[in-house]
Formats: sequence, C-alpha cells, structure tokens
Amino acid sequence: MTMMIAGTASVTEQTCRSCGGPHMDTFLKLGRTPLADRLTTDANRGEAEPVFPLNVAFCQDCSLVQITETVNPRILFADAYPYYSSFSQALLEHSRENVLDLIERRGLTGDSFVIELASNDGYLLKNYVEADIPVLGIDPADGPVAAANKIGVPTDLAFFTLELAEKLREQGRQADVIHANNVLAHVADTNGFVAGVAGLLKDDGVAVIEAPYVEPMIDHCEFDTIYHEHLCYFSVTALDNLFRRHGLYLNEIKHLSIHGGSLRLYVEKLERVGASVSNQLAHEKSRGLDAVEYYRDFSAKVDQLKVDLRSLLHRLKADGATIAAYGAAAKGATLINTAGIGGDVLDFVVDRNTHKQGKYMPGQRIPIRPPEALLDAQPDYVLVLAWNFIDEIVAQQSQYRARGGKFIVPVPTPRIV
Ligand code: JHZ
Ligand code: ZN
Repeated sequence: MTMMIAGTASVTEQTCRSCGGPHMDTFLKLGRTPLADRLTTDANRGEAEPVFPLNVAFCQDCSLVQITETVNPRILFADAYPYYSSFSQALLEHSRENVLDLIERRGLTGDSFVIELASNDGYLLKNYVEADIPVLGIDPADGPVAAANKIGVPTDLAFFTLELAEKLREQGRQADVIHANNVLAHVADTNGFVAGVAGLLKDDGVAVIEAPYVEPMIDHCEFDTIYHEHLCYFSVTALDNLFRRHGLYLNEIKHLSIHGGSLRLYVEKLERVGASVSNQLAHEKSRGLDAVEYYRDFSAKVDQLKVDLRSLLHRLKADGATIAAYGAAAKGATLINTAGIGGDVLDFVVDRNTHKQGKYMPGQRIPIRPPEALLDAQPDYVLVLAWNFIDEIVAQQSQYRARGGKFIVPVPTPRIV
C-alpha cells in the first residue's frame, strides 16, 4: 500500500494496493513507457520525456490486478492534463442517461445533494444542475475544473482524500449520491479513497462508480488501456473484497460497453446484494478470474497483437499507402510506444480535443491535428487509436470513407474496416 513521498517521481510497490498482501504475481511486462497523457509541446520538445516501468501483477490474496509502479499523482494529473470528457458525444449521452435514471430511481429533488469525484469538465453533473439538484464536483486538474465552473457546475480543485471527505462531513455535506467514474483505478491510496466514500455517503445514500472491467480487457486483448494512470484493473471479486473492508456493499452491477467494457457499481452502506452481483461472482469463479492462471497467456497474446499490427502497417507502407491515426487517446500512447509505431508509419494523429491539437503524442512525438486534417490529406488508412468510440468515429468520418479511406482497428486482433 502506497504512501507517496512528496517530491518522489514514482515508487515500485512490493505489496497489494488493496489488501496489502505480499503475494504479487507479475504476468505482463510492457517495458518502460512515457506518461500517456503527457503530451509534448513545441516548448518542451527539447527535453527528454520521463519513462516509467509498466508491469502488471495479480494479487493472490484478494485477486486484484494492478500495475506495480505508482507515479506521483501531481505529475500525472496536475499541469496541462489534456483529458476533457466532453469531447465524446457517446460519453455525454451515456452520462445523461445515468443521471436521469438515478433522479427517478432515488427520487432526487432540490433537497438532495450529489457529489462527483473526478468530475472533470462538468460533463455529468451539468445534468443535475439542469434539474435544480445541488451538486459539488471535485477534481485535481485545473483546466477541466475551470471549464466546469464556467458552465455553472460548482467544482473544487482538489484530490479527493479521506481528509477532504472528513472535512466535508464536518460541514454537514454528506451526499445522497456520489459519482466516481473512471477514478477508482486512478488513485494511489485505494483504501483511503473508498474509506472517504464511506464517510461522505449518507446512511441511505448510494455511490455509483464506473470502472473498466478486467474480463473484457483480458479477453479482447485491450492491453493498450494499461498505462500509469490506471493502477487497478478490477474484477467484481476484487471490488467486493475492497468495499467490504470499509463497511460498504457492492449490491448491484450493470455491464456497460463504454471504454471497451466497463462496470457500473452501486455501492451502499446497507448489505442487500442482488443477483447481478452474486451471479457475476459465481461467473468469475467459474472462469477463474480469481486465480493467476486466467491471466498467464495474456502476455503472449499481447506480443502477437503487436507483431501482427506492426507487420500489417509495414506491409501497407511497403505498398505505398499513407497512414494517419484517429484519437490522441491515452491508450493510443501505450499502443504506439509498446508496439514501436512511429513517425515512419503514421503521418499524424487527429483528435477533436482542442487542448491536444498542436501538440505531439508522448514518446513517438507524432503531431496531433484537428479531424479536418483527414479530409485535407485523405490518407489511405486511419489507425483508430480510440477504437472504443469506433462507431461514433466512423459515422462522423463518412466523407473520408466515401472517398475510399479505410480504418484499421487494432484490438482484439488488427483488422481493416
Ligand atoms: P478516450 C480516457 O482514456 C482518460 P483515453 C482516462 N485516462 C481514463 O481513465 C479513460 O478514458 C477511461 C478523441 N475523440 O476517451 C477524444 C475524438 O477526437 O477513449 C479523446 O482524446 N473524436 C482518464 O484517453 C480520444 O479521442 C471523437 O469522435 O484512452 C478518446 O480517448 C471521439 C469519440 C473521441 O480515452
Ligand atoms: Zn490484494
């Protein structure tokens, strides 16, 4: 379990982030990679980029899959963090539906209080604001926080910690609903975060948490979703162990297609475990997600994917094709850096996020341009780094396609669509 020393760039964990157990079995080594959301700019192009080991381990005591290197969160999330949730239409719709469902199911009114941890640019909480339900967002990235406050979503610039939870509780600001999407896997102090959620929740409140699910990650070879921001890769088994340690109960889950396969977790102080959870626990046991054997051949599959993708791209290049990429996604940084796909193959990457345009992909330093660049240059192929949004991207790029452009989807096995 981590105690990050101020000023230290990273630490290598010897024990499990969740249970503290010493039986960690490393099953995947991706080498040393640059930070996936640290984009190079013209100003810092001369500097060497820091790289950190990216190794994935299974805890034999509580089943949690995790990386062993913890990079200082101030380095990961502080300055110029480029991820803004609102650039995906699919994510906005997904979030809105989640909010409308909760307002109805929980009977939320103007007397309720909703908190979101890692609320980013207000992409989700704005739906409560529209319904006149009081909210508070908490997020450590200054750009997205400024964007949220600007659209009227009250948001504090802070890391969510147990201390902050206690402070809010002392102020009488406990929540009926706590949202935490794609953040539980990002926090170094896993137990402190969950204890904070427990402290901040009203007795009859619910924490609604979304996290990528380890089962599709392994089954569909989504190894590119592994990077230093993602410390944990959760199974329901590991989550159940984690929440129970803090007097919280995972009572219901929903399967979501977002981000390559995620779980939405409904967590409460009252134990009333529903069939969705008990069935999934039984499913995980029968498939062996609670034993390291399930994860053993992942490394060989990842190596094969990298070889296949590289040889496909090099064959196309040898035939004289031009290739660009879509999505300056964090996962794209893992893919191009671990598979060694550089500027000799990809001419540029496009992304709708204006905060990423004009910068360069980590490590390989491929320039990032607006999506319009695809029609200007009309490359023969586009490698879809943000493959999790493939439908949205294909629909949006119908003109590129009508002119004969083709997409390459890298996972689970490289294919041209
Ligand atoms: P996207 C993010 O990872 C960030 P990333 C974070 N690390 C996390 O935990 C996961 O999500 C879950 C762009 N885009 O969201 C936007 C277009 O340009 O899949 C993004 O830059 N046009 C916190 O970065 C990128 O692609 C489009 O039409 O791997 C997608 O990145 C769409 C749909 C997206 O995840
Ligand atoms: Zn453990």
